[in-house]
Amino acid sequence: MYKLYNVKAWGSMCVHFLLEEMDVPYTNIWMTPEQVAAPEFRALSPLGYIPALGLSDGRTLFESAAIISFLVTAHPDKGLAPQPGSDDYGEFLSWLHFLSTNLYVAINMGDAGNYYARNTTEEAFIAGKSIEKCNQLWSILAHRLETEGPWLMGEAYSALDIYAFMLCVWSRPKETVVHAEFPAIAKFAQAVRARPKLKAALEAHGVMEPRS
Ligand SMILES: N[C@@H](CCC(=O)N[C@@H](CS)C(=O)NCC(=O)O)C(=O)O
Repeated sequence: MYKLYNVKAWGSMCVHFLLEEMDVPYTNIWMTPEQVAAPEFRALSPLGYIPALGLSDGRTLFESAAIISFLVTAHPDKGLAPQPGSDDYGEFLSWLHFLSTNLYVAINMGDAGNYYARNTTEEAFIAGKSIEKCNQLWSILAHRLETEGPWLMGEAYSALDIYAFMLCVWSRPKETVVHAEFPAIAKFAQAVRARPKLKAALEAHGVMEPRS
């Protein structure tokens, strides 16, 4: 059985939502930020990052995009990604990595006390750049939803939508501002929130409503 190392409203949300949608058994391990920062957790996740997913053989997976790709291919019958090896699956992977290497990073760059700033002036500058970058990326995603939607992979709801939704919840400056700027993203986030199987997990992370 999988073990999900989970922190409320952190990066484990996407894995938690996916496990709920797939209806596969897992043990949910709620962690505090202090437990995540403890050296013991680095034995599971080398940078001490959430999400991490324990496997039944004792190994632990890390990096959100890798965990999502693993789960959808380990459970192809659940229909949360195109058929592994198909051209559609290639497109799914492109967008998944687009999100994890661009949008996730741009959001993290805007964190207070971020790694790259030496002082508060630099921190404010980088926070501004984070918003600028997020807006550029949301505009690309909004265009895709408007032209290919209703979901990021067209007619088929997939793990990609779950992942993008998680980033929308955190986005800078705030989710409600992103929604006001990009109505296609607002409609998309509302549709993900309406997924019946996500209700309990959305409540557990306190993200039933857009953050303002
Ligand atoms: N590239 C990683 C990023 C994960 C990440 O930034 N996780 C944050 C929570 S959203 C974290 O665990 N931060 C703890 C820390 O920075 O020490 C992934 O996609 O899994």
